Amino acid sequence: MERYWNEEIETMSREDMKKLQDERLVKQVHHVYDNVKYYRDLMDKKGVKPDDIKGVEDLHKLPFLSKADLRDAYPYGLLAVPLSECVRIHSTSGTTGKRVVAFYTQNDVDMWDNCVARAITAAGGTKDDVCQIAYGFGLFTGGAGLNGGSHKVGCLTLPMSSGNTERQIQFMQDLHSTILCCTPSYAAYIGETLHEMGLTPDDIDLKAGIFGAEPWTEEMRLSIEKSLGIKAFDIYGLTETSGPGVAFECCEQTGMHINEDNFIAEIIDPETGENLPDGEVGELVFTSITKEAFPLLRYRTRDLCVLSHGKCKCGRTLVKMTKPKGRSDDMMIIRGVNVFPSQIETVLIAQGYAPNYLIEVDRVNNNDTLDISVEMNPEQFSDKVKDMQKQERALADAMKLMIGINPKVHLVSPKSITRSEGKAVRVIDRRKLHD
Ligand code: DLL
Repeated sequence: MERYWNEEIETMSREDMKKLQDERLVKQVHHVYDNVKYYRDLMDKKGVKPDDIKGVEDLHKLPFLSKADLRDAYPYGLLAVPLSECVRIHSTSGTTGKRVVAFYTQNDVDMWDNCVARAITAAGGTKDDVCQIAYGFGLFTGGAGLNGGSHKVGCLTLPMSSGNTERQIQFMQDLHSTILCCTPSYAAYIGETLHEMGLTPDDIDLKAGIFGAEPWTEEMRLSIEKSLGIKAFDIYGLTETSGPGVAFECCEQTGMHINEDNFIAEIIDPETGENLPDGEVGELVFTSITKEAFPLLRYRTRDLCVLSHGKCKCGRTLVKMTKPKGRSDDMMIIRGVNVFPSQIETVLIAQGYAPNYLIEVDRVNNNDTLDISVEMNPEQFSDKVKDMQKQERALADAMKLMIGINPKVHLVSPKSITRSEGKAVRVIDRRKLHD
């Protein structure tokens, strides 16, 4: 039997959901216009007044906000309440330029915790579970977000943070953790370490994992499920809108349900900004309709995905988004061809390799080069050079079929690629460094 954290909202009729969104949007636009000069100026420039927005159908009249706006307005320019009303700050994990900081009132934190509680409940979590949180704690929203949701559900919460992998496994065994929350790349690393310690999934009590914060493929899901003996659930979110829990997977695992009572989702053509219908790939745009401190309207996430309405078999009516392929700016254009790291991951795992790889792109004599280092399992290793070359060629051929261009594949020895305890860095694009 499917369980919900908030059945009324999660299974609400589309008609009632639209009414709720309309009311909240109208109120939110006034709140932002009255309190955020930066956005008021953008609206004035576009000739839109708060009274022009009567419901979701008018959303397209509002201006977009982008990461550049957030940087421009850093740190307080988009704050919509007095600082004295704020209780928390988080920040994005970006490494270039100014970081983005987001503010929360106590109501914002409660809303966020409830969104994550829905995700934990959809993954089968109850107050009888022991929830091990191995996302980083700190300015990153992963640790705090899952911690808050786990408390709401009433799970026994282990705020481990990331790292110290053997100790994670020790606690997992001793305290009988049943749910693991971390990035998918860290889950893969934990699975690998478990086996290296001579243990199997039978030696731990985990039943589910809630993994997100970075793109991961279906192949990666299967590989983690096998190594840890669990069902792996996806969770999505971003600091700008709160953190994890903007969308979550249910047991059907046919996309992530968006918490639409708090976030209105649109898909737009990233070039023209026009709205796209269900089923078409485009950039995801969010409008926060309940946030008080940092309420972004029409925020362009740069994440590419597809939306689908229609009732899910789990009973939820909340719109679903597909796994984002990656950010539009993660997409590499190599020799004129669009390539996503996730395509490379799919091929690797399908060919029996572990998801430990590094993609390096460069430009030599005006030609793009693509080098993919792939770690072998000990059983794939051969001391015959000819055998290794054959394996490399076979992998390069399979890649070419998937991405349309020929990469140079380098099989490297087991353990030579650095493991990730948070968001994995899989691509080094040296072309950008040269510019
Ligand atoms: O990564 C929030 C989060 C923490 C989500 C823990 C899930 C679990 P940021 O650091 O601001 O916030 O990064 C947000 O990460 O725009 C996506 O590009 C990517 N991302 C997040 N979740 C997923 C996912 C957190 N499930 C950015 N699949 C987003 C693919 C994801 N990409």
